[in-house]
Amino acid sequence: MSGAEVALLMGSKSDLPKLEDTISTFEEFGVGLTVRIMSAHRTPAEVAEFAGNAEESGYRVILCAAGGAAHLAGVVAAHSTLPVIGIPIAGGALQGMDALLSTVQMPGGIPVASVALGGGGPKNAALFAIEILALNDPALARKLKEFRAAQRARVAAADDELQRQTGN
Ligand code: RP5
Repeated sequence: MSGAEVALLMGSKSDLPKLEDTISTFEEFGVGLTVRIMSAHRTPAEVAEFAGNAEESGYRVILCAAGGAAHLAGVVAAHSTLPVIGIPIAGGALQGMDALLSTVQMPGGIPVASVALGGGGPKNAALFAIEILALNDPALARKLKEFRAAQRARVAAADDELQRQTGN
């Protein structure tokens, strides 16, 4: 058992560079993370085993990043009642539209939450998982509020600078 409360699964090593913001956000908040490569198509038995044992292994949230015909999040969700957050990965002939729709269009009964394709999606997946953990962790809830306050201050500072530059 790793002791981590969050697992980040990705379908291929080629997804890893797109998940830097996800991983660094968990580091920033001091949240333990297991990072694994496994594929709904190429290693289906490993995925079923991991997802089937995830709750007993101590995980509270599972993040699944995949591109193309992205089934990883759906398959993990099929094997676990833990919350699953899908991260559609941009790329390929359809630039990730296939991954987005595969992730977001789950049939009723097996929910998968989806973050945005590219942009802030990978970071938001981590923040959303942290918000789930913070429901039962006051210290983490405080860190989230500090994060928001720092973000607000950065926007306000950028606006102040813009006003100075434009002479307003
Ligand atoms: C998906 O297929 C992976 O998540 C990846 O985004 C995509 C392409 O994989 P590779 O062919 O680069 O291994 O399963």
